[in-house]
Amino acid sequence: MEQSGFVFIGPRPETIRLMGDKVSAKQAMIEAGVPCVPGSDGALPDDPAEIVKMAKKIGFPVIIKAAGGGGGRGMRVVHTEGALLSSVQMTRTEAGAAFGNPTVYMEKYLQEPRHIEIQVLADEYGNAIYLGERDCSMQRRHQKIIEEAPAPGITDEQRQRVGEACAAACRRIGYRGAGTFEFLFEKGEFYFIEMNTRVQVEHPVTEMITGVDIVQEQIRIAAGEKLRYQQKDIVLRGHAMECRINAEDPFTFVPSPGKIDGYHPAGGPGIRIDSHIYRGYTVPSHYDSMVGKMIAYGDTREQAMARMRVALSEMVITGIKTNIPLHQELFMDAAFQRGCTSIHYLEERLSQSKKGTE
Ligand code: MV4
Repeated sequence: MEQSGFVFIGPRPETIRLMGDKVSAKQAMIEAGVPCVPGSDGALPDDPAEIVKMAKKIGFPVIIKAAGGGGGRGMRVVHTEGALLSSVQMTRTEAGAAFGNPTVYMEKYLQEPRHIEIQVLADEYGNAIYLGERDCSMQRRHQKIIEEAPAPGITDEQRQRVGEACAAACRRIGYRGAGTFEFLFEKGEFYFIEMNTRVQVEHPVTEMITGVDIVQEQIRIAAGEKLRYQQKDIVLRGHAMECRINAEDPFTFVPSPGKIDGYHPAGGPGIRIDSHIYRGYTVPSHYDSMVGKMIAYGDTREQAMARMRVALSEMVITGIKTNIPLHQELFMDAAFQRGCTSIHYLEERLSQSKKGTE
């Protein structure tokens, strides 16, 4: 504990200097040996001829991203040389207005990736470990709705290689605390895109398969304690999936705030519900619509899915709408059941079913 008794939880000033924007973060990761998407490896130059040359070398389609962006804001996919310079200019203008920083960079656009992220823990004494990966590909408009660990189809060798690179990067940049390295995963390769310097919503699936309480470790690290685990202590066991329960219409996604007049949470072996709600609670209209997380653990992915299906059917939340019916459909979806669906799967599925009703 620091002398003031105040425990600051968050990146230290050195980390903020190093990772303050996405261009700096990516440069730090390239230097640390973390695999990145091929691209401009730094801010785009002003010279139009150089920008064109760069895009041709990378190969179309490319994506222009704002250094200060995030959460899917400040990006533009460019398919042809003809559209390149105006797209760069538009992204620069928007980024300047939205983030106060007109810096943009270029990457090869990956067309069908999965979103896989690596959880890390690092203390202030140079110890850093990885807690495996999560697959967060099931998302709509950059809002994740289902996450799982481990990611289907990832081999122990792939996990070890990318995990070691992340832990090494933490040591190199002097990272402290819990953190997540976000990757796009396509054709067996990992490509770093961003780092999250905080505990994330989906951390429970990693807790379930590692037995590590990530929130407790984050607080211990912030209080100046030494990491209590070495990499050899981290053994992945079983499979965990998380459904984000949102107060919204399950198919139009219109928010559904209001008073919860009935609540019967699911339970039983392998089921964990993280939520603040209760009968009589009012979901406010001015905040995020997430009202809880349902996490299912099993020895296998199939068992976790079976337990999730039962838990979804048992869960009762009345008085507001929730997205539980959407989760029930997805857990019956053949492609999702097979695993390895891309970041575009849910939006494509939703637009298909919309067409079917027209
Ligand atoms: C990409 C990409 C394809 N190729 N970068 C979206 C938000 C930001 N975190 C990065 N994003 C993407 N970067 C390259 N080079 C596709 C996306 C992307 C995405 C990434 C993760 C999760 C959901 C996504 C949805 C749309 C696009």
